[in-house]
Amino acid sequence: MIRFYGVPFIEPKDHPVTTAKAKAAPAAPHRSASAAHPSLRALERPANLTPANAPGFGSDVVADTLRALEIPYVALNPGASYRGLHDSIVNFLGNETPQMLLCLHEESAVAIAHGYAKVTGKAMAAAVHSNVGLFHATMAIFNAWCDRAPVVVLGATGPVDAAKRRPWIDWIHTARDQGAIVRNYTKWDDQPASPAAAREALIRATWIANTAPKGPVYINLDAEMQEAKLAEPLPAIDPARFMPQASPTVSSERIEQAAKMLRGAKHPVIFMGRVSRSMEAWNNRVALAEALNAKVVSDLKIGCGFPTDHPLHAGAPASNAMVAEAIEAVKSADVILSLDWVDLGGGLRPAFGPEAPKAKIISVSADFLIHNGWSMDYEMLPPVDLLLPTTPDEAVAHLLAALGGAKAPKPAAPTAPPERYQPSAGPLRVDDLARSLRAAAGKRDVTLTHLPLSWNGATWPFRHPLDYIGSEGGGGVGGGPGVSVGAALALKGSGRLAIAICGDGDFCMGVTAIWTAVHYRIPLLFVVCNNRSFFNDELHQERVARIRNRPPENRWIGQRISDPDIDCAALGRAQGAVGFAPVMKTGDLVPTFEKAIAAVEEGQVTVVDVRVEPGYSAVATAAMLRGTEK
Ligand SMILES: Cc1ncc(C[n+]2csc(CCOP(=O)(O)OP(=O)(O)O)c2C)c(N)n1
Ligand SMILES: [Mg+2]
Repeated sequence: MIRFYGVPFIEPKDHPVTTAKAKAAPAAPHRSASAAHPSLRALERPANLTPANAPGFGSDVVADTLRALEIPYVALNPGASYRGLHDSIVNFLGNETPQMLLCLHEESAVAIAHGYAKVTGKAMAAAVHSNVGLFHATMAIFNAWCDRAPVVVLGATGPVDAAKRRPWIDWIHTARDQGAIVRNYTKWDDQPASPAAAREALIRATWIANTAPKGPVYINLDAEMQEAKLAEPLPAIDPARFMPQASPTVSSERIEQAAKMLRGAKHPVIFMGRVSRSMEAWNNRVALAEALNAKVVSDLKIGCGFPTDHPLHAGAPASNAMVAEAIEAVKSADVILSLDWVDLGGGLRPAFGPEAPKAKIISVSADFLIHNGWSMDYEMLPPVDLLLPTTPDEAVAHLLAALGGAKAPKPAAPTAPPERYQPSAGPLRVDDLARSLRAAAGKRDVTLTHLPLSWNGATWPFRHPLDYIGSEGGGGVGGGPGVSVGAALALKGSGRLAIAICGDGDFCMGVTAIWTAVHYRIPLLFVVCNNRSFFNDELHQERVARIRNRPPENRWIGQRISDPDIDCAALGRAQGAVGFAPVMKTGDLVPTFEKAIAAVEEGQVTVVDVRVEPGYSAVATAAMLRGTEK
């Protein structure tokens, strides 16, 4: 056992995903054991360490606290502003709990932590250099904020004491109020002035980040505080006592009221919004929908919350849009139960336009607790007849109990086997990519860690809370690769196959996250939906040109990523991934995906560059242009 200050060393708990899955279903029989997936711990072990029982420096206290909080990893890009903390993690903790994950860009460091949280529901840390590193990280912090994903972001500054600064560099990298850069899209930030205050700040930050509504937090560590010798030992504390259970909760009266409204409903509809990845909560939601015989709608913006091929799921999920079946269900609803739908007001629009619906609306959401005056990600103010100010997991469990049993006989469970993919001789479309990938994956448990905007939700049903973990949250293109590496990190060794499907624009912006996956042996398949364009915006240019009676055929100018076309697999190969020759024909899809999946199961990171025809499905196009119609 490693001894360290105050708190005995704790091995990380059982793998969260494996544990959840073990309860839900036996592991897939064909999956090889972890021989091909070496422990991350074996990598980058420091040498010649002298065991230390107590922290000697301010940053040792910070590192010690990260361990006490069981933060498993710190994804980082290095910088002198936190060289003290860097030394403490390597030479005081031995680079274990937390272990460093080196990233080539701060945006991917935070995105990796975000992806990890999307799978586990828990925060890991990311560390970024003073102001400049934080500037790079902002896009990913905003994505995590909008996705309500917990991330502990560590930064640094100073020395705050001007007399201690090195000329030039320490001055340009010190700002009066660095936290202001991210304060508007983090739950909390602090700049502690002493090791004792830093310990308290880290405990508070982790507690706040992991408490619903979850989100990123920022702790700015003064360089001098990190590097100074510890004057005297800090009294030992038990962090658990400072992190009381603080999740939002709901009164039994409100649950009773909601149950009464739902019991009396003839055509209830459930909006399946931001819910957890817990299997138990998934089963509860299915039981609730079946008990109410309620139609369910869901959206590809967020992780799946309900089986999308269940007879009660209205049509296929789309991204920021509803298909006709879903709109019809919502139109005829008399009671709508919203389970923390991201944009409830906007979600009602496709069915009711700007009119307030006659249907009674029960909203389960505690999101209002973190709304601020800067970011409008709270969306439009929806009509709500009854608010259950708690998490969907909690509300659904209580509602089920209050409703006591099924109102309608259970509809048949979905039994449809995976479709067989028949390659056509025609152009290669996104649907070909989806159907052939599904055919190649066969019966494996797949987690789609990212999907492109052009995705057609009808091509891939979700039947488990980890089948799809949702978008990057804040609409920031470039998040796909990093979020996927973080999700794959959390899934490593779980038996699930991680597949990231990214647009070429998204892939190229975040591509250096691949190196981190390769370096730390995090198996993952990247499929690039390569239409050689920032195509979403071609559609916008076409729209504007049509409205102005100008030539729509010029929509491609300033949008196409061609001449030269980018060899996305080569971008992966350059970083040690297995890259395949670009797939141009439908007939090459399945064999290439089969080879790529086999390589991932050997522990590799692979990239398949699929040259798809530019084009979005009608639903995706409508969603994109919603609000711009004239
Ligand atoms: C950081 C950022 N820059 C620009 C945009 C505007 N934008 C939205 S979608 C999109 C195109 C993304 O291209 P790609 O990933 O290739 O997907 P495609 O539209 O081609 O399917 C762009 C540039 C954005 N949302 N985020
Ligand atoms: Mg594209």
